[in-house]
Amino acid sequence: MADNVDLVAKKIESMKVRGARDIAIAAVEALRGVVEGGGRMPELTAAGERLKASRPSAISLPNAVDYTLYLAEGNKVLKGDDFRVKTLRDINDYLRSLNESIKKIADIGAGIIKDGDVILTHCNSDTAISILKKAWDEGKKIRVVCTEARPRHQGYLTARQLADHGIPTTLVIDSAVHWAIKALSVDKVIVGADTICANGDVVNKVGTAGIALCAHESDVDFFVAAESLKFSPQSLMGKMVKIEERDTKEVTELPGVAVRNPGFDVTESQYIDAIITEEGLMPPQAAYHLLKEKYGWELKKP
Ligand code: RI2
Repeated sequence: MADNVDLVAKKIESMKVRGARDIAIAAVEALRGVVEGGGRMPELTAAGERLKASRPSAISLPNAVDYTLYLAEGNKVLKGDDFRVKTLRDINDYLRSLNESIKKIADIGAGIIKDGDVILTHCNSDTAISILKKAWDEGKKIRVVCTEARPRHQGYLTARQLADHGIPTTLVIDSAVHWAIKALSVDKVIVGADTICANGDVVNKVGTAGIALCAHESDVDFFVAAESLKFSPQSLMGKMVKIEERDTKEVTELPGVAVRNPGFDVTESQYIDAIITEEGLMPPQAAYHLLKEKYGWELKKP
């Protein structure tokens, strides 16, 4: 297997590359490297398996790998350099479409934000951040509340990125969310997603489900920002998704005490007001229809 594929898989495992979208893009780029190096289906399939095994809870990763293999498969009758040239073109088009998707989501998401809104976000989602920055760039004077996202503190990245963009940003510890929604007068919650199931349940950074419950209690709208890459034809319900448990040393070491460190949790569709996708704003219950129309239950060319 190409050294670079293994290197990228290790970076995803160790979270040097992280974020559901970024790991998918890194995997596609690694597969592109295999094609550039003259690899064909056997090499691509082996590389894809290695990459898919690197993180279990974000469906964006296997979806992106499978779709890249599907593109290559469509070219496998081509001989010699023709396979390489055509597959590279297809992969580059795919990467471009992923860039377009996040821009569309930013436009659609910014449309639901009002001037003066206070928005709470969790962890570090490029997709959610793109919406917040777009709303700010449109002149909406928003304020953002970020969580820390223990144990790895990805929320610090979000806070830095938003503050550097000029957006007034407040950081709270994860357990202050219930307080923050009330005391800081939060109007909306916008989070990213790692996987969206066919029934509209959302798998995202651990803590998301609790935030959704707090938002529900305070009648605050709860939005998920995710491109169709995150939709899982294989996962009917959130409880069927394998939740990644990470090294407990990320949390603490207390001799004689068992520590658990789930990376994600499942927010049930009933607590989600809408999912912001590149196809538009949709109720979570419509996930089934998007999957059926776009993929026909299989990963096919969008
Ligand atoms: P984008 C992250 O996972 C967070 O759960 C975040 O909400 C999600 O990916 C989506 O991020 P991790 O890699 O794809 O930090 O929107 O475990 O960037």
